[in-house]
Amino acid sequence: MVRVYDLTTEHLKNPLGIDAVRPRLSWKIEGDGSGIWQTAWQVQASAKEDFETLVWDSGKVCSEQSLYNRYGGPTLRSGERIFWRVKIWTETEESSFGGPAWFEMGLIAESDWEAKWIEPEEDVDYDSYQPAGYLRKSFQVKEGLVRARAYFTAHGVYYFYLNGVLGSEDMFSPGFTSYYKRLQVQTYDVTDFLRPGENVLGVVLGDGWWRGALGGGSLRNHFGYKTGFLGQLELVYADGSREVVASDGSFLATDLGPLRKTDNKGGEIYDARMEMEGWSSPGFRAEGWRRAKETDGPKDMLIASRGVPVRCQECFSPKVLVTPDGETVLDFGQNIYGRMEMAVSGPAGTAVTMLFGESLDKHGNFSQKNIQQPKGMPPYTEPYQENTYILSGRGKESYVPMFSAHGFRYVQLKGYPGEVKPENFTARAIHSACPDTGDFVSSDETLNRLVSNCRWTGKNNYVEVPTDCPTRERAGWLGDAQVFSKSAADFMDVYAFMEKWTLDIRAEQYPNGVCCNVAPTTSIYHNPEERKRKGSGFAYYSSKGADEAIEREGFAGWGDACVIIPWNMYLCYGDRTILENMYGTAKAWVEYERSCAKDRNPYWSSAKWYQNADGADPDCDYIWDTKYHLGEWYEADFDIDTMREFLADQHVKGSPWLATGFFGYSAKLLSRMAGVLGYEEDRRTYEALAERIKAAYNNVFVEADGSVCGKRHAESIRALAFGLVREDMEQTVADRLNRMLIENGYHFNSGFLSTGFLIPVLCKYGYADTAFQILGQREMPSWFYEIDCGATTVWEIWTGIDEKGEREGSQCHYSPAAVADSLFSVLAGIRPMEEAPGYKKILIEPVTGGGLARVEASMDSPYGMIRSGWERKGKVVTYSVTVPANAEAKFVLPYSYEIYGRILKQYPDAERSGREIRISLFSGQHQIVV
Ligand code: RAM
Repeated sequence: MVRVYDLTTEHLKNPLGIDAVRPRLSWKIEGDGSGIWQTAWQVQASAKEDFETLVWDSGKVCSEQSLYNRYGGPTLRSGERIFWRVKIWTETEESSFGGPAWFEMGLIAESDWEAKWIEPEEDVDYDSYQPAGYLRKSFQVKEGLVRARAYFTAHGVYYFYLNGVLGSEDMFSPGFTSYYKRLQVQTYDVTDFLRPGENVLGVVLGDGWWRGALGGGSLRNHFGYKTGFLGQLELVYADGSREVVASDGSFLATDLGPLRKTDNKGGEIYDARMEMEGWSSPGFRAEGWRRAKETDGPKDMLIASRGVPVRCQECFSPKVLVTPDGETVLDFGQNIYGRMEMAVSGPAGTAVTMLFGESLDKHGNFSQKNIQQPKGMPPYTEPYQENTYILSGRGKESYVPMFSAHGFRYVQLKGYPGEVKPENFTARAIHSACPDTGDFVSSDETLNRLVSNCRWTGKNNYVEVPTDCPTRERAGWLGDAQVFSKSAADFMDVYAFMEKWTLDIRAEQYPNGVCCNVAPTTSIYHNPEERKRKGSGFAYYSSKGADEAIEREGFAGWGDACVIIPWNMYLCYGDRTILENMYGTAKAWVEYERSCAKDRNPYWSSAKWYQNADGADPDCDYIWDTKYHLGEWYEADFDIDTMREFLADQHVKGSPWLATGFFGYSAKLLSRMAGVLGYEEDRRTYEALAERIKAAYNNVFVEADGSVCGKRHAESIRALAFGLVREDMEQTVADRLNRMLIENGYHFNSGFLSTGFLIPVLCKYGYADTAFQILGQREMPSWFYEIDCGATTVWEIWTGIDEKGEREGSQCHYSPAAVADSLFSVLAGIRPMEEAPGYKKILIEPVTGGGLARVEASMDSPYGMIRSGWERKGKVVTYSVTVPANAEAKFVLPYSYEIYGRILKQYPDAERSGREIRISLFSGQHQIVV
């Protein structure tokens, strides 16, 4: 029997508080047997779960599309909840209604807001850490309350309590966005928290991204100096009457609570002696509290929460270590981003300090060195990744950090009274709650560990925005994010997360098309006063001041994220909304690249591409040889001195091959975006541009012997992965890359931007053996080397351990973890197809080898579960494939006469196409034995 399940609205399950005017409705389908296709659907929507009266009935719509069908009911109003259910037809069956699901609108008009911005603080010292601000409002609720909603947002991050009870498990709300342009509002159903009579709302505000330390330079006060709150409670009674409790100057405020410091990166200080028993409950005498300051802060940037909430998730228990230096260290066995909860008892005033780190030094002592500032910058002088709990002395106490989370596996404990017992400590991973969707297991335990390391590196860095690392910078670096985006989508459902974040890339684009390297930027750009006080916020890149530094935004490979990520998300989820949102941004970026390519760089005046510079349409107009770039970044054989040298003259030389490569790739993807969106003229324009860049690229960078700009592996990998090499030269370039790798003892020297493409490129051109050698490589640089060194996440720098034997660089950076996609999309061979994205049409082209006996990948795609795996027994390989309903797969194996013969016996429709054998598979389970 055919059945619909997993109903979502705007990619989310029953979202509360959205502002989409025509929300996207999606469902999955399952049934018995093979070849299930939706031929029609019908959605009914109602204000009540009983569906007795409908607000909308789509009627029977003949369409195969089960994803992102737009709600077509009457205009949605603020606060309106809609229940919806769906049935579908296949060629032979009619399902019953599945669901119901619901969605509820948030406050969608500025005029819905009665609340005023309020601030708990009076004067603040910009240069020191501030205690948390506490807000309290007592209000009356009448008999007959039927519904209560809270609409809250903040400058800083907030938690709220109603009558002493924490109102939500969501963390770090309102999330991280380009606050002056987009500030998210959360909606909560708080009906069950309230009772007739006196009720109290309590709000605590921490520094968060608003004014907390962030980025490589650890600058603070990025958006402002003071925290603030805007919120209203809406109460609806049985008689239809409505009341609003809105933030205003009647809220009481104090900063004399226990949270003395709330910096995300610097850590938290909690003085339990200052707890204010009952402060968010009725009956509390708010002595010494003052009135909150009402401000006329704007509300025109408010949007409904669009991402995925950050939540506490997996738990870990520690082993207790005593290090050679006599330190007490808790080892949680897994590098996570999260918090440590602690039970403790002892005398009042005892301070327990917790230092969080990713590694031990070579002697086995606790160390934070590798997560300090980037090499070459002075180390932090302030406490860093450090929480302090001061005991109240009231017996058994438990400490749960609220506003600080850190990247760590180890915690050094100082001053803990009594015996340190593991059962008194729990580490909890914290990340955006993107549902887990993908898994990969094989017969090789080290490979399985690699999967886990990549997965954890992703989770630890998907916290509101995709970050570079959960320790040193915690910043939304675009380059890292684009490189890992496809792998992230293999592991988790990241569409909503990415749709939200890419809008911040859009919000932060400069008028000339430049995309910031980090979004939201970590350059205190948003706080002009702070910028004046501190000089250039871009100090990280420039010693020469702000103007030159702005020049250094929009690195090739970083800025291109505005094109690459939307495209990857479109391929993986099939939703064109992200393309609609980002098209203008992507186009402006590509036009910026075009203008940079047109600019001439005197340094290169005698280079090949300037040879016909005066002619019509010369190559030099398509070679981007200007501006400052970071190149590949952290190439496997680079040491810090070579890197410094390289960076020193970047502003003179640029990175022509790399920048042109990205320019060409982005132009190509932009033309595809235009094609999907029906912008025919743009499609043609950018296709032609991409072709012209490719021609120039081949003219000047690709040699007859297959070399691409010299000996670096990255250039060949990128050129092949981006389709930049003229077709008749592709194999020659691949052959040479393969030779270089073998001559180098199966060691690659590519870096951040290209290494993720290495395995797919090698396999595509017939070098699976080399690919497996590299994957299984145990010497540095390699993924297995890190695992042999005990890594539980993927490192930023391939060496990871310096010449003195100390850990160096972050141990949790996901650019090198982009290899994960090779496991799903090459070894198991699961790939989305552009002609029907979102895995409606799935390409399954597995690659066997490397001594592996078994591989099994699963991916809960937008259409349902896809599985692909193979098992080798002697000479026989059995491939197993599961295709979800309403989707189909093309299964591809390399042609050989023998194999084709065997396949034809099982699948008489199998086709031979050139060097491939292709089988069409419909929904259901399949086995192919060869
Ligand atoms: C590092 C960041 C990030 C990278 C930039 C260029 O400091 O951690 O990974 O994208 O620099």
